[in-house]
Amino acid sequence: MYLSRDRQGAVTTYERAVPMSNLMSGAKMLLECLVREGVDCIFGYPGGVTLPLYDALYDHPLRHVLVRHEQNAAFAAEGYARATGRVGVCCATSGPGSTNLVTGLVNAMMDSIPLVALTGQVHSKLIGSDAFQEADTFGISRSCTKHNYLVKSINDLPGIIHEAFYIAATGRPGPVLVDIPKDVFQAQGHYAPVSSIHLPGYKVYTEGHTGQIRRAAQMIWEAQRPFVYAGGGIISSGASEELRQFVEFVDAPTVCTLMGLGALPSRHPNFISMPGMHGSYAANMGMSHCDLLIALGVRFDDRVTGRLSAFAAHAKVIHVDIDPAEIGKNRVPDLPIVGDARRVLGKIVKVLQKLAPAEAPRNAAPRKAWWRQIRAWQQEHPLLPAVSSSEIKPQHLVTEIDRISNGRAVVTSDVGQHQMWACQFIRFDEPRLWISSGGLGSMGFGLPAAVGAQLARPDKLVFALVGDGGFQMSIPELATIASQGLPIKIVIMNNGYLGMVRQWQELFYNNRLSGVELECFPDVEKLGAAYGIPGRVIQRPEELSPALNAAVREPGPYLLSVKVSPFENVYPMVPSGAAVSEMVLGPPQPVAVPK
Ligand SMILES: Cc1ncc(C[n+]2csc(CCOP(=O)(O)OP(=O)(O)O)c2C)c(N)n1
Repeated sequence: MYLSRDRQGAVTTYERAVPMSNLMSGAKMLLECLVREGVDCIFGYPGGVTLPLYDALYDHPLRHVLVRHEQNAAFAAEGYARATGRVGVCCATSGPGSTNLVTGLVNAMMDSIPLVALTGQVHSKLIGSDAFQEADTFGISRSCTKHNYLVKSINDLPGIIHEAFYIAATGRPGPVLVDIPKDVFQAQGHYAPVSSIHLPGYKVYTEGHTGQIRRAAQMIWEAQRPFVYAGGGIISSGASEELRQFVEFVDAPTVCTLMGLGALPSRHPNFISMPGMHGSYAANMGMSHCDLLIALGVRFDDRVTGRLSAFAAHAKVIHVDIDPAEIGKNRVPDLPIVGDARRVLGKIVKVLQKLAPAEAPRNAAPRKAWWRQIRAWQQEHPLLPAVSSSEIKPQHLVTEIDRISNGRAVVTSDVGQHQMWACQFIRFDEPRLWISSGGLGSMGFGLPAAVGAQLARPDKLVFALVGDGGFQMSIPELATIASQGLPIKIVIMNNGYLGMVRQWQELFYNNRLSGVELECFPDVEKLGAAYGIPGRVIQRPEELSPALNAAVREPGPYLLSVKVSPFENVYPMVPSGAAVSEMVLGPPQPVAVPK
């Protein structure tokens, strides 16, 4: 093995390769590299220039999962990576195969997902000649990858592949693309052992500056209204345990972003909810009124901050992030710490403990009052799911998934209203259970991501919660699910509309519904039957719980379409351009902001 991993599966060091040198084709060499990186499964779709690779795969033990669209190869690899913390691998042929990967690459870039994308390229001699299925994959992927390569010689192949894995997995994780011309796959060469990686321009700072860490601990003790804003960086760095210890020691109210859900168990007493556009009243009021915002592995995304100038306006900010480019990008922190969240949090707790005897009593009373205020906000406007006896409310559907999951199932989602309700009402006791397209917000993510997650975690119950819009973007993957025998429970929240867009048209465009009605939706019983997957439609509230139980009892995949109230809106909602404290709590009046 080349990489050593910590207990969360994150790569920590790069180890010496087992020396080996024998003659083989580029295609076989690539597979050798993948095996040595610990890859057990790749998601792909073949084509002309990758024929040598697929020939090498023919009698190779590495599992290749044939998806039905290259975008879904990337999404499935991302689902695999998100569920495990390991690098996901996808592959595609040149031209349309590689251009179909682009959405997946951007998604991985936005959500910091470790991904290695392997693409075939036309013969080196033909590059630049507008050859059949030639696309400038290197140029196209430049802006949507952490790094990318065009392999020019078989001699460079092993070094590049091992570098690609190293870059994808270390620091802030992300996608790395390796474009391999057909002649490189076909060439014969000696596998040169790679004993170390030297990338002079690539530095990863994990430890955090000792002085800054000391200063952070001081600021934390000085705060009267501390508030923790934790994100996907906690999950990437495997810092959940350190976050729990930190939050308990400081006794700070804590929100987890969409990317960070599960970083702190949802049932933890300090966990408030997700913040931001569809966050809870207490989460957004807490962010708005704290005097110290401790931002951990987050990027001050506009969906969280609302109007930036009004965000946490009275707070000092400590920002911990492994990516120096995130520091001050949106909000200039009072104290930046560049480092790995796990390492930095562990160190901050140690300094806090040392200072505790002298510092802890100082703000004990205001901190109690702060908690009283947080609890009052929670009681004033709790997040409560709507339920009706005449129709299935979408919130009712997600709470039923929550009941079955009980904090332990993997839930993937698409993008839209169902995604936001899932964030509000489905609890996650651990990291890596909630897998959703955050930064890019890409519909069509949920189903292929579930493919990757279920392959990575065969022990887990996996729900793919999708909208009726997003589902129709990923229907081809039913074939992958059926052929791989993956027991994914596909739950379609069927409201007959592109719900989230319809909600915005209702609220901000005078209810002039334009291009959002999904007039035609397939009969899922027949659709499922066409793939050999049991399918059912339900629409009465009393059917919901038994139907979900039956889906889970089914040993294989299940397709359940749940007809929900079509005109339900997601609240609270921070209108675009508003401050997060200016939430609309529900039909129809805005809420006065307490001083
Ligand atoms: C690929 C892509 N195209 C368009 C959008 C814009 N968009 C965001 S939410 C949404 C509606 C999604 O509808 P549906 O899948 O039915 O989910 P719902 O909102 O009803 O839960 C759309 C079109 C998107 N996020 N992704």
